[in-house]
Amino acid sequence: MLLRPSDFRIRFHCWFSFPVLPKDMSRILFCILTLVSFSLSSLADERPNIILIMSDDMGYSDIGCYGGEIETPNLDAMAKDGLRFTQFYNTGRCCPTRASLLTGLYAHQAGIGHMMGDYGLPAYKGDLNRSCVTIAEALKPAGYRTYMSGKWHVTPYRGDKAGNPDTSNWPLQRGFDRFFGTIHGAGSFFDPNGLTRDNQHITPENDPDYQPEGTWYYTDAISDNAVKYIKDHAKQNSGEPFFQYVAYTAAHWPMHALPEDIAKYEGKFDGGYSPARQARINRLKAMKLLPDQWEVVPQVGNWDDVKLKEWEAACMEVYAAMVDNMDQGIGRIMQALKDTGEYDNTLVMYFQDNGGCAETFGRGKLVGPLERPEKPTLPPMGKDELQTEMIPPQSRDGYPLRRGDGVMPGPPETEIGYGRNWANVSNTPFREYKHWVHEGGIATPLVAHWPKGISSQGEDFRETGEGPLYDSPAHLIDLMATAIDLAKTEYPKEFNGKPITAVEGISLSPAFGGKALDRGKPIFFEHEGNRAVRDGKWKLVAKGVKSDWELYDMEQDRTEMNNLVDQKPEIAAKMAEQYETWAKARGIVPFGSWKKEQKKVKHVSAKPGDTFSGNSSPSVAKSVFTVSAQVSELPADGVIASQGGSNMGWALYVLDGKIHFCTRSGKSLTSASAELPKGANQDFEATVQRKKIVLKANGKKIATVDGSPLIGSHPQDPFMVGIDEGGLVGNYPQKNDFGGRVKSVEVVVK
Ligand SMILES: [Ca+2]
Ligand SMILES: [Ca+2]
Repeated sequence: MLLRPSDFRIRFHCWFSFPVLPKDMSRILFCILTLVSFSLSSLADERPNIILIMSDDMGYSDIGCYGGEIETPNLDAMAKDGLRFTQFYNTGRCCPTRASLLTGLYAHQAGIGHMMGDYGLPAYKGDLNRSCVTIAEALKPAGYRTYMSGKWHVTPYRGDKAGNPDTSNWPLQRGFDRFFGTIHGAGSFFDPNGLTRDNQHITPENDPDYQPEGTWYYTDAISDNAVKYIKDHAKQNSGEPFFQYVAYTAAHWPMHALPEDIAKYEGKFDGGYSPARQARINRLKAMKLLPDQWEVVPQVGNWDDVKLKEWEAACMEVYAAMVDNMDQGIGRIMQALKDTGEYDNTLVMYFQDNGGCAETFGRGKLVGPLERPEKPTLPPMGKDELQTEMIPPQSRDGYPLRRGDGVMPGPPETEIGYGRNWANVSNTPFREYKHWVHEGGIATPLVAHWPKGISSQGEDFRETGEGPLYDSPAHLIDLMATAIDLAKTEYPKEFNGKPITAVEGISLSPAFGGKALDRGKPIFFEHEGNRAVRDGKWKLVAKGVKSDWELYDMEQDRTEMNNLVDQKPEIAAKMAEQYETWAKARGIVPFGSWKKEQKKVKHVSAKPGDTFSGNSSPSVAKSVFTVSAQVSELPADGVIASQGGSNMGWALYVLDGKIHFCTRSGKSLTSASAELPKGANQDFEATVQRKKIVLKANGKKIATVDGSPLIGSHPQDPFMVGIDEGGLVGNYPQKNDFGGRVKSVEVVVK
């Protein structure tokens, strides 16, 4: 281990504390001091500081230096003076990405094979295990100071209003000297749940260490605390290197931003998806990030079909503002490095945790008022009142929660996501989104900046005039190996007496000198049954546990448009075998296979407003069953009762003066229909048999239909009375609330 400058300081102190020095002694001491100061400068720590900056839920082409229209001058400048990886990979989702980057392992090996749920298997505990070390734990014994600002999300957040949480797996217990941020993975940007300083939950209002002059905004808070750690380090620990992890939650939902940042993008997206996407394609091509031979994936959204255009455009304006604010903060971090003299010898790497997010968060049905009331309508929260909700029911100053189509995003009490169509723009030119391991889910920019350590030219760089591009595929697992390499230390075999899983990644040092990586093994992916293997130019990939493998040549077709699995069966078979071997050795099992055989729910009685989901909904899969409903205030349209959605389920409904009962199993829809009997009160009964459906009213048979009406598997959507929400079972409108009255509904499974 290297001698640290601080070791010398201790010895200086001893010498100077001699009370009296004879004359000869002072001459000798002068010589010694000269020698020591000479060796001090020659031994001054040459090892770089390392800062990893990660953003949340962003697409490959969002930032300026990867083709985006969002203004990111600070990241662009880092790219120009540093380098850009074209094929860096994350894991496709928040928790596994964080587990992997922190530990240098595949997420399953760190115990985070999915998210924060505990499924009983070692690879799926949902809590960072002790068979791994974090980069902070690995670098600390080598003399690095360690700081973190931002989102943790590798231990379950156990929200607690009393503020006495289980801190055993928080950053300070995993190698970090100081921490500011959130334990949970998502929340308000104006009042995040699980906000924490070191080991203490805090509120934006009661944190003595950070009270900004303007509005408290989480992205700014992450940047400002990161800056503070750099400046404090220069004051208190100068001469020692540091590792800092800055994990932004921008631009994850909810779309929250500051008005001044949103104003910059007002009107920028009024033209809709196509112009934004085409401009990105043009810039990606001009930047040499999109070769001509790649076929850009089709656009998902059709602007002509968008009813609330102003609202839809505003979602992207706020998203852009969130990214813009983050870039401003990264500018302040880079300035702090300059101000403290650490700019030249700090490796800063920026990347994203997963691709653009197509989740429907906060979209659809209106919750709360469409417009903000003139004044707060609820009591304000107290200064010390902790936020424990991911979706707070009100803002701290008392405005009620508002979400759903048409609620303009941005303010603290709104909870909106930007939706699938914009996510498709974010992920230009790639397929799929966050969750999947096609390129749209796992491809991220990686901008590396290190004046002292990155060459301006290298044999495997592609020159662009705006900073070199670097094409070797690399992955989050490589960040630990890189940190170990640069810190000139060893990856531990044991830590706190426990054996540590061998690191999976390789050092990225060759990249900084412009040399290709020699990995000698493939890179693997698994999330929610989505699987992939990247080996050289080949990528084998599949969606979900049951679907077939697809094979792509990433040099010719990184947009994954031409599946070569039938043309190259030997390559596909070999890679599939590599996947199985890899997965087995790491305790990875087919997603969801841990679910135990559920107890059958054979009888459910329900009233209006009742919802029975998951294991509490009737076990109608592959079973004969009867639905009976007592209805009054007829005639009226709408769904009397439903269970399931567009893939599996059943529904009893009135449409166009007829009573219908249908079952759906995959593509097969079986419907029994009859004229609605006269009379305001009716007792309906539908029986699903193996080969037919029988529909009765008041005990009298009114319709029979032959077919195969059994439902193939348990429906995902709940059993609901008076409505069908989410996916629709039958052919009726999305707005289908029953206009009459449902007294009761009973489902009996045979
Ligand atoms: Ca994420
Ligand atoms: Ca449904």
